[in-house]
Amino acid sequence: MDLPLDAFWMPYTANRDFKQAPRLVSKARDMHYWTPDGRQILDGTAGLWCVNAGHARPRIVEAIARQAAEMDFAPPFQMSHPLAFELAERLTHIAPAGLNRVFFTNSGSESVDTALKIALAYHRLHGEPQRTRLIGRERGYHGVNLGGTALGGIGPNRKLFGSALSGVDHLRHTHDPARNAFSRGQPAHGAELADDLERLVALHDASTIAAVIVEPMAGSTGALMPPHGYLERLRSLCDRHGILLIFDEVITGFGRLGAPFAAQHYGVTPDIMTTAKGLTNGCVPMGAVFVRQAIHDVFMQGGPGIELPHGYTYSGHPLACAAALATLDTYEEEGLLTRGAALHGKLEDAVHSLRGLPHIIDIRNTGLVAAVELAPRPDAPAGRRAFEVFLACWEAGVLVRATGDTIALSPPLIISEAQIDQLTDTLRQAIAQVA
Ligand code: PXG
Repeated sequence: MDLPLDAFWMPYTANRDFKQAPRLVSKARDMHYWTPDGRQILDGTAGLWCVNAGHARPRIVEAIARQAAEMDFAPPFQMSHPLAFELAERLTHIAPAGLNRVFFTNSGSESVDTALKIALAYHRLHGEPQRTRLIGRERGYHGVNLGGTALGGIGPNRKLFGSALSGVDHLRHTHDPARNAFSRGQPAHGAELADDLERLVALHDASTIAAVIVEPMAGSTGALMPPHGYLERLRSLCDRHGILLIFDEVITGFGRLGAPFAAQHYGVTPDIMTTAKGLTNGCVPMGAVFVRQAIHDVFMQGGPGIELPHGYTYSGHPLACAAALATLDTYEEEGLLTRGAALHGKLEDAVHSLRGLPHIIDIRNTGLVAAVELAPRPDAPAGRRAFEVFLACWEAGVLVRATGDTIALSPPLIISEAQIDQLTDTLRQAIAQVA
């Protein structure tokens, strides 16, 4: 193909390497991508953790086409359109109990910064304006806007951008292969790491802390499952200190762990929950922030006028709403938001059968997420071995995700058992082949 490659500055990509050897896809259906030259690729990553119902599902495609023809755009400020209300209401039916007010954004990053702003504004309206400090966690990923960059806990994502936000601190991460390697589901050790919040409370005083944001399962840094009891402990410490707990469910939302949301899977409910990705099956960019009614109501008790001076031109975009409603129909009709629970054992056995292959130092899984962590090559940049495994899988017709030294699997929730075997068999061969 004779594509002009220079002008497009690609996101989160080694542009110079990529442009030497581009990897392109140009068609997708159900569990597969196709390259421009017609090679079929099994999608082991649901695009980028987002195409939960599989690709190009007719119902969703038709809903988007119909809506584009009917009404392409509606102004979202001081006006709206029926689908936005319908969608917000539908979402409350699957949301964790109590999280029944929904603010629309266009991405996970925007959901995160929206949630942080709601937390700050809430405390101010609620008579505690000094609560401005925000706490993230090491190895967390909360997108790329300034709030998410500051709260994120991945060094290389932060270092080019100065302090991004001031008044931010981080809990320790929970990844502990020395005690928890090869855990199935939640690891046994590490609930006490939630007590790190007490250390930050002692340092900064609880009265200065607005919110803690964590991914219930940390996706981007290699699928780190929360230790047994950890989220419960974090919840109770936040309650004790009047700190809002935000779950970033951009990856875990919409069925990834075998329940609609990780909050339900783990039985711990946050005060605010950020989502995106699977909300529209990845078809149209959209995010949603779910907020406890009591928090929302504090805004509604203020003076007249605009309660929250925040929102995006494309908040609740008609095409996104149409896509999301058709996505929810598809999830519901096919039982996809709980299918991960049924397939959990199959994926678990398949992925743990790789144990013993060279360089594998940990395997972990929950629902339709699995991760295989490789020892880094001592003489190469971090993540090199995993990237080579990714390339070998790609050549063998399977898409996996390399993140640091970990290979992450997060297939569409429609995957068959035979396709789970194909995924893990290809990974087995790739790991064996990459020295
Ligand atoms: N929060 C979480 C937990 C995420 O995983 C975002 C926020 C940001 O969403 P947007 O839509 O702004 O990208 C994400 C995004 C990976 C990977 O390799 C994951 C994401 C993005 C890029 C790569 O795991 N998740």
